[in-house]
Amino acid sequence: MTAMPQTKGKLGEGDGRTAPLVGVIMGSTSDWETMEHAAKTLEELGVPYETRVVSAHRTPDLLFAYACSAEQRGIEVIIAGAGGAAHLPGMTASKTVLPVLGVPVESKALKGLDSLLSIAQMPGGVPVGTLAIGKAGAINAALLAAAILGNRHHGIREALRKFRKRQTATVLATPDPAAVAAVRRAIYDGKAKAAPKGVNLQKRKKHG
Ligand code: RP5
Repeated sequence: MTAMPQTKGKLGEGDGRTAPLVGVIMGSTSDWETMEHAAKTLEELGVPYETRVVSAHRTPDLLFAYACSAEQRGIEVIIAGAGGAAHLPGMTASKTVLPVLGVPVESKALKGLDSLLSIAQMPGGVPVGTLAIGKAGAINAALLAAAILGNRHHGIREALRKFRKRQTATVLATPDPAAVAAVRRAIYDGKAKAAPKGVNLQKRKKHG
């Protein structure tokens, strides 16, 4: 697990460089292992973001302050990850009209099903865009945030288009899984040094 980075910009201030467009918040530092995939994906797309632990239960006043000030600070989308009794995305959505994307973090007791239902089952009137449990959900939250931002930010839309093209090209470059596995095995056993022409050993980025 990589270290939790410092938030870019304090609450109520810009960071002096690029103002964040996405706020990535999570209920605990223990959620970072999942939520770092959202951060990495935003980085890959060149979307400015900030990261912060905001707990619905342990720091409720901070949650209100964060959600109430986000729009005024220039944040356009909030990604909120939480596990268990995952109230952070819903409570954040109740205090802002910005789009809130919820990432259910996998819990130990119930494998994230509790998180998923807590985030998805919002009452009519206060929506949270709920993604898949865990890493796939964190990545997709970032991609969806970029898609939303792309309506207004042309560069982000183009970065997303390039990401999709790269993803497609990577899959098409490795059409035969058996050939790829055989080459990997041969290299591992010392029977081959490199992949023959046409066999792409580059691992596809796992999105889940
Ligand atoms: C939730 O409780 C957090 O989002 C986290 O997923 C879960 C457990 O938190 P820790 O006890 O690990 O801090 O609020």
